[in-house]
Amino acid sequence: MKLNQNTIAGLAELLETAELQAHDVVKITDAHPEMDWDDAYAIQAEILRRKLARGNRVVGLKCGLTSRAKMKQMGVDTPCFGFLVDTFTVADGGEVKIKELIHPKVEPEIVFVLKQALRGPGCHVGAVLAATDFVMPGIEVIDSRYRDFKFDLKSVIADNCSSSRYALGGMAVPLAGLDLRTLGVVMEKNGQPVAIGAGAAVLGHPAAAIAMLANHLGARDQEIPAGTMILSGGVTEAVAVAAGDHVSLRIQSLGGVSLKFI
Ligand code: OOG
Ligand code: MG
Repeated sequence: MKLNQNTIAGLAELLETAELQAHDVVKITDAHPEMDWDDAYAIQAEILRRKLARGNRVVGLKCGLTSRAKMKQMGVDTPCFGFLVDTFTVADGGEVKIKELIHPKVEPEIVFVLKQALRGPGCHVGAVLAATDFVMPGIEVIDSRYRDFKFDLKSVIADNCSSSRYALGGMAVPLAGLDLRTLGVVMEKNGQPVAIGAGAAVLGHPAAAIAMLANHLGARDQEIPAGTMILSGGVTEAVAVAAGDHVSLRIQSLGGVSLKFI
């Protein structure tokens, strides 16, 4: 760690206030180029602590920057991990208020719900598949707090990986007989397809993203608890949305989910 606790608390306050008041900030590594990975995750943990103290509940975890398309779009080469709280949740078909956000984008995601805990190191795709209760389609709304959506990996980790809203589709599909690598993914905005892909775009297999998360937490002596819902990461590039947009996602064999932006 390179930053002291005061600086970490101050940066967490800066980023969380930007989230809650929907205004952007310059990326924090500009003023703190010395910060390291542990500092970045410590800032994220401090944002979580602030939310829990306010009565928010953790409802899931997320993997981000797990597809080549996302890494290329954002100019980074390593996945990141974050948390989801209840205030991020939007019902399938529900409305997202654009004025509560800065510059939102949507992503198509394959979502896992676990029946068993996962603990790294050494977690692999097979262990994830064995521990998965079911998968669902999900739309994630990301909203970087950084100006023009431009950041480096440490800045985005501190910013809880741009988390802001998400919606899950209503179907819970067990994995037996499903090959998540070849599931087709089509996301439409206002009736036009804007993002098309397949599950394998996420690290060759979306379960590999969940295994990475378990190994990341294992290195910190933590696990993914049984019952956890986890977004495995955008399959395609993220797509900007504005008031009036309607976004709908269909994933082969998993059904669909949609959101309106008002
Ligand atoms: C970081 C979050 C990325 C994903 O699914 O790749 C993410 C960002 O691109 O702002 O949620
Ligand atoms: Mg995402």
